[in-house]
Amino acid sequence: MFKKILIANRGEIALRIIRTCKEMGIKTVAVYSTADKDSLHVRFADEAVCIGPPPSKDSYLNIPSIMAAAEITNADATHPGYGFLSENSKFSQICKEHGVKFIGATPEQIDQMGDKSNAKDTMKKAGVPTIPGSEGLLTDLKEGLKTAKKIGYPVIIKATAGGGGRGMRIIWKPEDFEALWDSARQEAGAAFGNDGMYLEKYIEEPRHIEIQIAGDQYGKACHLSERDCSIQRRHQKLTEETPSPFMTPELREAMGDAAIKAALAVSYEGVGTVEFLVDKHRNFYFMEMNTRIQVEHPVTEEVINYDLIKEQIKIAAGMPISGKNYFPNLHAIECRINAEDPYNNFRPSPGKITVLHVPGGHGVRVDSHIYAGYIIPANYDSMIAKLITVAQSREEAINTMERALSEFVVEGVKTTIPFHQQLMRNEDFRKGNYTTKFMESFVLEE
Ligand code: MV4
Repeated sequence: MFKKILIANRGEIALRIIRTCKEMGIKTVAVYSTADKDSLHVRFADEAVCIGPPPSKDSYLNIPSIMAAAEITNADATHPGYGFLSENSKFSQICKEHGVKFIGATPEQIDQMGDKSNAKDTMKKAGVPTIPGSEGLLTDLKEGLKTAKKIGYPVIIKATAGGGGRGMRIIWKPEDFEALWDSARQEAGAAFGNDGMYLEKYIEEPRHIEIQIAGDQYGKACHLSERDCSIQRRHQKLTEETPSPFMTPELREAMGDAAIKAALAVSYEGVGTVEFLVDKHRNFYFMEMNTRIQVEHPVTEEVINYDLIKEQIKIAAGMPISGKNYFPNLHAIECRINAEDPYNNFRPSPGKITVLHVPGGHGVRVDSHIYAGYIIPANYDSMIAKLITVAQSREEAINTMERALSEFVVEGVKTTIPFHQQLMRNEDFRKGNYTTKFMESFVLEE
């Protein structure tokens, strides 16, 4: 087992990882930017190293600084959390070259899954359902038009280096193709330095359902059920739950099998997520594979009573997984609490937290790095807490969430708590009747 893990991240996920390390008897090293010198991850870790000024590119994305911190503290592994360097193949590679175990995917797997067209190809070959569309990348406009005509409008063109919605365009009719093709390519080229595009049939009102998987170094893989992440705004998830209200036992079995196939196709080692789009007929299609721990992992942990960070560390240390699949019978929901003003287009609201009361009680979990007096820096993501509830049924989990939200007091900054309170009361949400389009028609009341 590792003796010392350097956590190459900040905020709640850094704390989350430190907590598990403590329970496992593993020493921890925090790294921090000057903006985070008063952060809890710095205080909770056994050691802390300043790695640079506030901008992420100079600190949490600064590979030489982080490697130097690992070297001087003698860390034998790094945990990247989510975001930042978690899916950076260069960082995974450099860790390997320096004899520091990267707790995540290999550089090859990161590159293979990071190129979306290539990932789709790999999955198609492995027998995982994919959305009908172009064979690999489109060479030019003419081929795009031809392919779109063949599969029928509406179609969607996607940047192969994309993800998170950037460099993506929906095309409803051939007359619009050229302009959207040009603008998507330009956007992708500028954002990723790669303007490769592929095309798919556009699925109109899909659900985003992802399967948590785990694989070990011995060729074994299993799934840990699904999470429904359809409630999103501008590709930012707002709330997630498991099980999906749209799920059936048959669909879970089929999607679980497909996710395991996906994991085995790339000899996946660690915990990961296979994202699917599910249409109204319950056809499901591979969308992306995430080779990291995800923000929403706690809902899965709560329903299967299983520490996914511990599992990541054990797998990275060469321990085998049991290989058994999980079909939970509890229900968990997560609300992401952001320092944003939901009444003002979710505008970020950084600053000092003057008053704080954190909810608790039966079925309530709060993963957060905030405290009274904490100053939320403007440099990073605005998520300040994850509020998770777990209960025997969906209705009870929602009721517990409403109760916990009503106890949550954060003063000094605006938060998304009022949004979540209204969401929990929303009739369609209560019925489990929602798709990725939900937020387009959701109206927040004053
Ligand atoms: C799609 C789609 C409909 N049809 N692909 C959005 C982010 C990227 N990962 C893929 N995305 C989508 N791909 C086809 N063929 C709709 C989306 C999409 C979406 C997907 C999941 C969650 C929220 C979304 C919001 C808008 C569009």
